Amino acid sequence: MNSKDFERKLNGYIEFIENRLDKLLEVKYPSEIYESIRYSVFAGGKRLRPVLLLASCEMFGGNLEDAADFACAVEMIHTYSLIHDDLPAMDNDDFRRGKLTCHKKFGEDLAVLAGDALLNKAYEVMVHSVILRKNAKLVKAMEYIAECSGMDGMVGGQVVDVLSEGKKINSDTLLYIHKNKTAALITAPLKAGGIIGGCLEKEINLLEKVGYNIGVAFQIKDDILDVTSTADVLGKPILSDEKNKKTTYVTMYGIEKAQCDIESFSNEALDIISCFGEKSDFLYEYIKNLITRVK
Ligand code: GRG
Repeated sequence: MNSKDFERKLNGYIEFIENRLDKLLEVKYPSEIYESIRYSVFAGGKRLRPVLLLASCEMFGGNLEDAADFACAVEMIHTYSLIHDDLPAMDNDDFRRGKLTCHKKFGEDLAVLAGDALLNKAYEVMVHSVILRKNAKLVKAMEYIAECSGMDGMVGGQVVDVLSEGKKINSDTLLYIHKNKTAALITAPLKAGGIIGGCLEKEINLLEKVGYNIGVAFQIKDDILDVTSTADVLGKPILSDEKNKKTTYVTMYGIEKAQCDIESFSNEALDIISCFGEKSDFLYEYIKNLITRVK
């Protein structure tokens, strides 16, 4: 796929997601909660997870309308996790996506509620979609998303992450954190998109491996950017891992090995995705771009 076609496809997905999110999060009473949610949802995120969901669905011949609400739900869950992660009780960050964090702008009370509301809204829109389309595959997609977001996924990873602050951890624990805190919510949209698009059980296993490898590579890159980038480029403070006394891939292995391992994890993901042939062209390019991302 040439770079022009790739950009066109990516921008098409992003526009599709933004329009849908805009409708799903239309301001109602009490407007304050909608405003705090919209502030964070439309703060300029990359839309990585919903793009993965739509692209995975299309790779198996599914249609975007069936996947749309699930893509938005994953972005809502991701945004709730960022809002809660930034709270003083967790990372205590003032900036995210180049803007004040939700609690700095609206207060801690509203920020807790904004995260809660987004999580609930995610399940509401998925359930509506299931009822409307009466399709058992959509229930399975919801199960993947629920599992990957909860205690056996992102929340579990976050728990071990916060409990490990200031402690010396081993490589298994670090990998557990990366696999669950970050990779789980990257695996979920690939699997959910795949099942909605009509993939087979054995293909779900391949998508899971792709998600794991992209997710770990993505987190190692995040660890590197935290020490090599600038707050202006990232839209959030740098050296936040040091501030929170966190062991990262960089502090454990050094920057050179970290860079090398990004390549190995990404190459593994690329090898697996290319098994799907020509229809995986977009995802192949997208994964390649994640290796070189600057924010
Ligand atoms: C509060 C349950 C709970 C979980 C929080 C998301 C998270 C878990 C913590 C945020 C800190 C962090 C470094 C998470 C790893 C995943 C990650 C790199 C998130 C940022 O995702 P991007 O880069 O963000 O896709 P944008 O802003 O582009 O959407």
